[in-house]
Amino acid sequence: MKILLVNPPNSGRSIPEERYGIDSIKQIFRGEPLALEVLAGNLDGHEVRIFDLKVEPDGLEAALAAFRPGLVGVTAVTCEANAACHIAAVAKESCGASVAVGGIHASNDPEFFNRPEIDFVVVGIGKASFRELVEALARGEDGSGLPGVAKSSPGTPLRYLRRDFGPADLVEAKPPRYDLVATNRGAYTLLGRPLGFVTSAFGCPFDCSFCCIGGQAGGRYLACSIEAVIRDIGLLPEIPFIRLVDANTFGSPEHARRLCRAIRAAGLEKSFLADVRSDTVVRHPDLIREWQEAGLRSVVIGFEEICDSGLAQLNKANSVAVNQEAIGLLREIGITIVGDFIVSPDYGHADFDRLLRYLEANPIDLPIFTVLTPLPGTALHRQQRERIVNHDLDFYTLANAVVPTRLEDGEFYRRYAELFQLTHPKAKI
Ligand code: B12
Ligand code: SF4
Repeated sequence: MKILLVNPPNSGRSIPEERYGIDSIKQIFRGEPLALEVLAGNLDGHEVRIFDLKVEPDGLEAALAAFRPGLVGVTAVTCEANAACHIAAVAKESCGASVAVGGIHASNDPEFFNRPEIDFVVVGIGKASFRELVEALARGEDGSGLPGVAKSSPGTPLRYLRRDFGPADLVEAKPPRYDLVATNRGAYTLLGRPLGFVTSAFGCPFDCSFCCIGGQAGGRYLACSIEAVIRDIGLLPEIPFIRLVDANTFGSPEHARRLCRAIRAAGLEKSFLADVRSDTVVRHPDLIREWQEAGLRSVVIGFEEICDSGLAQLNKANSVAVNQEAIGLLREIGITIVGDFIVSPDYGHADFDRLLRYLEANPIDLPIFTVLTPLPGTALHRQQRERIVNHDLDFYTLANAVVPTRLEDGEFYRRYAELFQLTHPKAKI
């Protein structure tokens, strides 16, 4: 079967830019479409191509006309969901292909994609279920009845069998097809440096109310085998800088320790960026030291809030004291900190001032500020459903308020933009 896997273009709209001319927040995001490389890895026996609209935003029609796939697979985060529907419509119209959508939005809000231009919605880790779908379609079946795959039924609610995700869903014997995006490599950089993506785990054992990661592995945390991670890093020999794209790389400290030792034993001389919780740093500083020796250069930490009641409201299961201790430890060990902070639309001037004072007292190499966003499918969305005034998913970039702001709108975005201006030194990740 001919299968075209499509990465949507850089998507999303910006209220601060459109209403107030504040263009300093909107960013261009690039990195390899690892989800699609992973899916392609398990489609041997079929002719598979990846088309990355973030690299070639205007090339879809030509790619469809040249390849004429029987199946098109599209990945999408929430702010790309409308773009995914557009891609689906173009694919249907130009070559009558069947269309499957998967990824983080499909996994959390599958019903959104229950529309005529889409045939299948794949929920959660898709490596095994997409293969099952492709095999079924290749046999001439209609693709219904597969666990984790919903056949669309516009007009009536989606019905599908839940998939109980386990290690078999990782299909570890089949590595990602990094080769399918080889010609785009020059575009996959971070701060000008070539960057490669590798997974070492799926899902997360925590349950923060704003977070959509639970949908990825049905609430489970599945660590990849050490051999598979080492193999995948080795498949990127020219790339010095590896981002471990797991939501919580050190979610199993024991696994993280074995991986670190295996990286050193394999003599892999890479720099790593990983997402880590602050309580893991505080409980296991020796693990972070060991990883630093294996090449860990930077960590992304979701500090989120600067008071304990705020952390509790987000169900973060962490404290400000632990966050502060982690900052101290990481500085001592010599690891760059990229820190995520969540700005609530309920912020008043005093809250913005407090956050700025916190960052003065606890310097973080690269603070990132997102606006608290009730992403469909999350606990926060269930809590705030009635408050939402903007339902257009183009605005769900985590840089727009989709519930009313307490400050006057323009003032909120002016103060939000100021956070970046006042705190962004020339960071090196
Ligand atoms: C790498 C990454 C990126 C890369 C993506 C590279 C690309 N595709 O071009 C870049 C840097 C471009 C990026 C951008 C953004 N990102 Co981002 N990103 C990630 C990150 C860290 C890893 C994603 C990944 O590669 N995972 C590994 C792969 C293998 O797993 P996967 O994506 O889940 O895919 C599996 C399944 O979902 C499924 N699947 C996925 N797609 C498909 C498609 C089909 C057809 C099928 C069958 C199955 C399937 O099968 C895959 C293999 O098992 C995640 C956090 C995380 N740990 O998941 C955030 C994350 C996905 N990003 C997020 C966000 C918000 C963004 C941005 C809006 C920026 C921002 N504010 O952070 C932009 C959006 C881009 C835009 N403006 O259009 C959020 C999404 C929240 C949401 N619900 O929308 C996440 C979850 C982080 C978070 N803060 O919570 N991102
Ligand atoms: S925010 Fe981080 S720790 Fe919380 S559930 Fe999501 S990935 Fe896990």
